[in-house]
Amino acid sequence: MDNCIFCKIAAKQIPSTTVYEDDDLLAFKDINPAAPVHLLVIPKQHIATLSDCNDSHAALLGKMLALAPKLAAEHGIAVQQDADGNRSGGFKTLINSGPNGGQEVYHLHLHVYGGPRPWRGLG
Ligand code: DGP
Repeated sequence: MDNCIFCKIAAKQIPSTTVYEDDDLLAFKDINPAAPVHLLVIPKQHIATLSDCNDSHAALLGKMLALAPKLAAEHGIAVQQDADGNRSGGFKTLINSGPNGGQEVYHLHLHVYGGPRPWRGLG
């Protein structure tokens, strides 16, 4: 899409801090992080919003979600569990969809947030 900022990032026409890339996906640091770690996972193909997805996108959506724990491990925000079973760390995944969902950039993206709290504007 000509005027899509995330398509331009995927095409390397606009710089970003890439943290993962394969044939289908790109992950990069959010320009305005709301948490100490704030990454975005996007499909390289232009999909405006989750509402445009159907069963044919299941594998791609699964791949996006499955990337989150890998990124979390690489960025030190994975869920930890000690010998007593107590958990610490962890991360939040979020897809904003449409105006009421708080979506600002109309290219599907999965937010991955983590790190010490407080985080800005997030539960
Ligand atoms: P959302 O509200 O879910 O559409 O979030 C869009 C996110 O995209 C927001 O957290 C800021 C981020 N963002 C917007 N423009 C750019 C950009 O040019 N580069 C990067 N790295 N992130 C961007």
